[in-house]
Amino acid sequence: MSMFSFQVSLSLSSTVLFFLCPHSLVARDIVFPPSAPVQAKLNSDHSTSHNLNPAANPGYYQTYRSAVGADKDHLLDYDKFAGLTTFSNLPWVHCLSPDNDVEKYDIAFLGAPFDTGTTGRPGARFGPTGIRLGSRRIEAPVAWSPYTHDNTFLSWARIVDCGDAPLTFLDNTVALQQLGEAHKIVSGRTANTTEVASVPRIITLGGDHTTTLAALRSTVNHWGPVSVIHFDSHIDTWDPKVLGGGISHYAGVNHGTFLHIAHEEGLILNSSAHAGIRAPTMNKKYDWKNDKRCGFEIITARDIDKIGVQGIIEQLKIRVGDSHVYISVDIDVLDPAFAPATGTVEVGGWTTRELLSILDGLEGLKVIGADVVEVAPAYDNVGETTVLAAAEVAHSLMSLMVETPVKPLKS
Ligand SMILES: [Mn+2]
Repeated sequence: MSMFSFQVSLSLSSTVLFFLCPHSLVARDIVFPPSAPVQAKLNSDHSTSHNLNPAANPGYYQTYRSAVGADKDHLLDYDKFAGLTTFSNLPWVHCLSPDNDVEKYDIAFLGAPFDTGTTGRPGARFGPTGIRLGSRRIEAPVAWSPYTHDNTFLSWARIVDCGDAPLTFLDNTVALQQLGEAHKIVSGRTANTTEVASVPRIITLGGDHTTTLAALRSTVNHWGPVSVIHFDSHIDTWDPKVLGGGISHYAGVNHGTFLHIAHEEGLILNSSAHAGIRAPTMNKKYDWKNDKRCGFEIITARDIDKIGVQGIIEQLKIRVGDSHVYISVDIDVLDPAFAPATGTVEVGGWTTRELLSILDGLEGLKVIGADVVEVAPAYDNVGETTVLAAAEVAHSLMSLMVETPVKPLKS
């Protein structure tokens, strides 16, 4: 197109547009934003239909309301894409403060930015940040489940995000001590709703899987040894002699041996289970025998083809029975189609829907702690497939805790 014809067509189309559009529809004449009064009405509708008025949920609303415009009919109350990013837009509490006077909570999200215990692709130290970003459309006041018609954010429990534990990235031993200490402080405070549950419970956002060891070392203080339901493509009970320990004692503590070490330390019960296993072992017999010795029963990834989601739920429930349960979800339990952003990827895994259905099906178990680990956002795609899945997994874990308050052995 020559410059001349370009100018002609431009001027023609402007002329056509001018005659086709009534003057009132020209963009600059629209009073913007027309949605302000509508939005205010929506807010008040939510308040009445779901009993979300500030009086009914003072803690929640005080946290969310902005001081700016507080007197202007909720104009700047909050928005899920505004402010600093916490898990599901939950209030941030400085749980690790040296002060005793910390806002109370019942369930706490705690990030564990650690990935120097990994044997595959590193990057899970950015997992907590990634999972929080993946959760930003989970909005507590409007998180009503289409399956249960329940909103577990609006329950007896005050749920908060404690931010991340400060962990050195230069010394695994020190980092795990730091994480253990952080867990003890966060779970050592008096809960908010003591008439329901006296000890706060933690959901850790990993971090590579070694971080679960620090969590289990902490939970034993309140709950004693627990059954572990371990969603993973790998067994993670490798004897340090087989994985890493041949290099040094230090190297033997890693994301493939932490369950073996947890067993040695007496942190877990012989009623534990793996779910979603499909990665090869390092030898023909020893790893399987050792796995059983560590207290685990195995549900493989392909078992879902034989017994279905319901069969897996039933098997897990029978396995752990009435015991206290720690649920650890390695995001690599999912097929890489659903979770590419992880360190040690194994094909042939479950779908996100299958995993969420299994997790939600575990309702009624006495879940005393949980985590989502091995999320390494650098390998995610532009659609954020992995972090979105991890966020929903964490949401399901939280709901299990809310649904079943648990009494500790000692508080
Ligand atoms: Mn793992």
